Amino acid sequence: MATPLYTPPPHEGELYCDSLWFGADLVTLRDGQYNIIEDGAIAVKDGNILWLGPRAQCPDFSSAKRTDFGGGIVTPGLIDCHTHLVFGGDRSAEFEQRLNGVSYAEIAAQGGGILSTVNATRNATQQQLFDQAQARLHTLLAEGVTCIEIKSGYGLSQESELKMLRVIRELGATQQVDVLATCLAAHAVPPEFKGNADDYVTMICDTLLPQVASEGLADAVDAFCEHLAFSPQQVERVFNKAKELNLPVKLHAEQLSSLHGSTLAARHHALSADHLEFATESDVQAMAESGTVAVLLPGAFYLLRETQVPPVELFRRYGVPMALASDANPGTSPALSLRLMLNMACTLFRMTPEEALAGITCHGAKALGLQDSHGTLEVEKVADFVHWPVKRPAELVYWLGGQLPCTVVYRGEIRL
Ligand code: DI6
Ligand code: FE
Repeated sequence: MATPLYTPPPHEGELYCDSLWFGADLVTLRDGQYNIIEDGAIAVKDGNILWLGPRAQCPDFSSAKRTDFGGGIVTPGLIDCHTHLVFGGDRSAEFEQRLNGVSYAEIAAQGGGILSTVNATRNATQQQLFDQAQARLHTLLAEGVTCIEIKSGYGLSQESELKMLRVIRELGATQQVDVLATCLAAHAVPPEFKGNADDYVTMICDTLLPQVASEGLADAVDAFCEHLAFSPQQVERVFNKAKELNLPVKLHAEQLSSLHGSTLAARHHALSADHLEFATESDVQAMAESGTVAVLLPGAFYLLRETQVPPVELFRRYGVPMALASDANPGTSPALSLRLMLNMACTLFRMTPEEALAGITCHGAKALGLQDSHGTLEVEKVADFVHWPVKRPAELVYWLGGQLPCTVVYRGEIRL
């Protein structure tokens, strides 16, 4: 075991922090707005933010490891609050089919789509799934992600869903990033239950979810509410079970049609409802009343060549926080860049750069129930932040593709 380094106690009246970071503008994203502190400083202690403010007002901290960024901006660590990063195989052949005119629904009806990834995932070992997901995760981390949610949902059997969730937990235990696991067993009806979705839902509720909860393998429960997946009634059974097991819920809702899944999600105080292209004013109102976050996923919108844009103006009017995520998955959003999602959200959904950035920080945290500890630069929150050598935050949204070099600080330490 490593011997802890001796830290001299501070002199009387002196303040002590582990590290002090300065020389950049702090884009705090407090309250979901830029809220910039020009020429700021951040003091970190025990992995949390102890103090932040204008450098000129910084108390005289002793024993600090000092880092001068020498310009640029600092944002909170980026949060990708909706991904399906663990899966076997890929679906580039299907991508090509779709470009030749076959629709997503047709491919799903032929047993392709999600089910082809289910086969590949079932046939992969836990180690193979881990290795493939780790490579994809590293791509996201390189551009500043410090917290990510990953869903199961390509196993669709007791054994394979547990295998996926264990891979997600293993990623969290081995990588320098916060990983939240969501059980999405109700993603598609597996071949064994074809034509019998109700019985599959019974299996999820009676067998799978109790085991997932008893092993602590999930932080939330999700479902896909859609004609080609599960009805609101079936989703409700899953939500009731999740509640019994003390697991928060979220929902894929209103992606391809309007079933008012988002209203159902709001009624169950869901953390978030996700996709929402077809959400109506009454859905938005219900979400506003329950504090449910709208997670918008421009990657899937883009890849499916959707034309129905999520009701951004209604979310604004009713004060529903909008989060953004990659939805990284092999079928509808093979996206490994949150910054690209920022750009797409602005160009395709007409969000502002400020809203987009809040979507992958402040509101992304809320979509995961982490708003008290993550998502903004504020005292007592985790010291996860990213330094970018740019002049203004809009630049993170503006560049299309390529890489912006950045320095990622995770729990107060530079992540290599
Ligand atoms: N909506 C999506 O866009 C993904 N899942 C979902 O519920 C698609 C997943 C896939 O096609 O593999
Ligand atoms: Fe998804």
